[in-house]
Amino acid sequence: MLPILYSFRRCPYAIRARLAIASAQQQVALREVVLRNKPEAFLNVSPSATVPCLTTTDHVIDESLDIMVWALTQSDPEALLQIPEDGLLMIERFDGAFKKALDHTKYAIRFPELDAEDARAEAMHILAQLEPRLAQNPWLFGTRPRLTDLAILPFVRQFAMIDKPRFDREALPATGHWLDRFLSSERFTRVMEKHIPWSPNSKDVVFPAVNPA
Ligand SMILES: N[C@@H](CCC(=O)N[C@@H](CS)C(=O)NCC(=O)O)C(=O)O
Repeated sequence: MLPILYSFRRCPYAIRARLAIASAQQQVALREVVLRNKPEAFLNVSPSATVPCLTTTDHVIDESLDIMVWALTQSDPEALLQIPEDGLLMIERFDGAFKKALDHTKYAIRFPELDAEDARAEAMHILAQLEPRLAQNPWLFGTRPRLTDLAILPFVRQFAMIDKPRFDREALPATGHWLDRFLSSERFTRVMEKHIPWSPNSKDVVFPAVNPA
């Protein structure tokens, strides 16, 4: 039986889990969840009721980063796990301070006590710290993406999409190219394929597909 991945197409945490699973070529049965109508089967297994959530015959992995590491520990043909310690610290910064600033910008209406422009400036400031690296190399640690790129980019995408023309005007050039390179990559296109929401009667969606078009 394949492991089951509860996922939501646009969720940045779920996107990064799918990116790692696709790179590892570790097949799962993908169940697309509608967050405002979470299926019973998902709620029964997921301790946090958040996506992504991966279940195997003997365990449940409820954190996207843990799902990435689980997949890549089975098989890592692109050596995504080969990152320096710095790479983990960067992920922490983006999961923490950057995601907070992103939410305060994107969902400004929920935070009337905060200034959305300050939050945006904070996110841009954190992002700008990547520029020196990206000015040297197309990806954070060289000529190929690694775990750090794939863990961070879905959040940079979410931030940029709040107002892409403005992002394109204001982002530092190498950082903008890094995001655009990711958005136009085949790997991103493949993990963003649409699936109809899962229900107990659905047929399994095998991800990644056996023979991608
Ligand atoms: N720490 C979790 C966070 C996952 C998360 O917050 N996912 C959001 C969707 S992007 C979610 O499922 N929210 C629950 C909801 O909206 O009800 C992880 O890394 O997997």
